[in-house]
Amino acid sequence: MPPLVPNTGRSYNPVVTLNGWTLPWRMNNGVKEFHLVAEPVVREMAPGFKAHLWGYNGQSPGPTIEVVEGDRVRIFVTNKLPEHTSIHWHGQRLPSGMDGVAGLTQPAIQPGKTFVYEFVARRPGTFMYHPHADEMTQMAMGMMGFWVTHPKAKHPLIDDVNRDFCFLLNAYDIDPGSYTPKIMTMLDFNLWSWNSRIFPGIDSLNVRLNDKVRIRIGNLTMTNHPIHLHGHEFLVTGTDGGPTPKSTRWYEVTTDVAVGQMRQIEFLADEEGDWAFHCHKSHHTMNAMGHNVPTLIGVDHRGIAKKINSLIPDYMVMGERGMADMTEMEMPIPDNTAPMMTGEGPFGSVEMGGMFSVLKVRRDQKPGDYSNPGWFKHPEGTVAHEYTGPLAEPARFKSEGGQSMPRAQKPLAPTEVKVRKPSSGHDNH
Ligand SMILES: [Cu+2]
Repeated sequence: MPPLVPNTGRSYNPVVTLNGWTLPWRMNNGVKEFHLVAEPVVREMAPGFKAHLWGYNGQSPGPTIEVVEGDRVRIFVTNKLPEHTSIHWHGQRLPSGMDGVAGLTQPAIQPGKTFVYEFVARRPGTFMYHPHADEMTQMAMGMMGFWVTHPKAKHPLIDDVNRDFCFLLNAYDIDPGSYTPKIMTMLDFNLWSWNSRIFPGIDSLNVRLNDKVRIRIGNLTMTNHPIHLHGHEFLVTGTDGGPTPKSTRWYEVTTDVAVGQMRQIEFLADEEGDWAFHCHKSHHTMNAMGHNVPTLIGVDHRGIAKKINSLIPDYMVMGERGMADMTEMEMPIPDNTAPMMTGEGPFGSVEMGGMFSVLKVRRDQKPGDYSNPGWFKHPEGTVAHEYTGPLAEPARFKSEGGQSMPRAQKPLAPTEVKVRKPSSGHDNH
């Protein structure tokens, strides 16, 4: 959705939430009022793959809340879930009783009830919101949202930017062919998402050449994500605690966003093209996959595959030449399952999934136009291509040996192994 330009309250430069939206408000005697509804939602995580999640106001994650430093904010929270909930305003300065920790600072909000939170957005920066009641279940089901507090005046540590994007890192464990996340999973998730969307279902970040760009990222998964941008260097200009002092900033192309953290990165988009933007953990740029699969590179199993095929016609050998055959066209998958690695680019399959998108830098992108400009038209002679001309013998590493701990001079005595075959039945070990 294009940015929500404020038409009441104090003005600010709005953010764009990837595959999301900003929650409208109403002004009531100088108080900015929002209404969040916690409820079950259906999220299309990628084209053709729907997940049954919990979220706010029809979506997971919930809508982004945008306010201005110094705003008095009142948020009504209605619970339409089958169990109680609460909302914690992650990172905010507020009265203890507004912090949203069920049992500790307030009673939980029972199904069907509405609670109200009220506080002043005291410091500018990047924040999140999420339940603090049956947290494990409710966050595994997708309950979370983004919050941006804009500075009320020119701030010495907050630069003006042309485009300001935000998204949450989240993760789900949904078995191929099913709809509802497994909430007991602790680490081995199979869907690594940005705003509950997975590549190729994640919006591209479309900017104009020489735009100053800010991207705000919050991590509500259970592991860290080294977020990597191609073609540009960025500065980390803000963390959970607000804008970083300028003397602490250095250029990077990857920044780690740990669990529960927020990071703001900023850069000048001064290189035209289609630039990959993704988590650098290679398993996080894959979709639904099993993790207990042996490596079969180099194994010839044509014979066995033929035999299995007579029993299971859809059976396909995985990975004897690597995993690139696992693209959507080659292997049948259950209904309502995202292909493991996919995304059709101008030169073929991108072979990615999960936490992957594209920064599109274009000379002719109009200011304020966030629409997708299509694929980059590369200038003549600037694309890697097949070479068929003559080549000299390439240099290769040849010497053998060279180790810090040389082998023993005489061979070691052979190791004796005793194998005992378990007898049938009973509890032999
Ligand atoms: Cu990651």
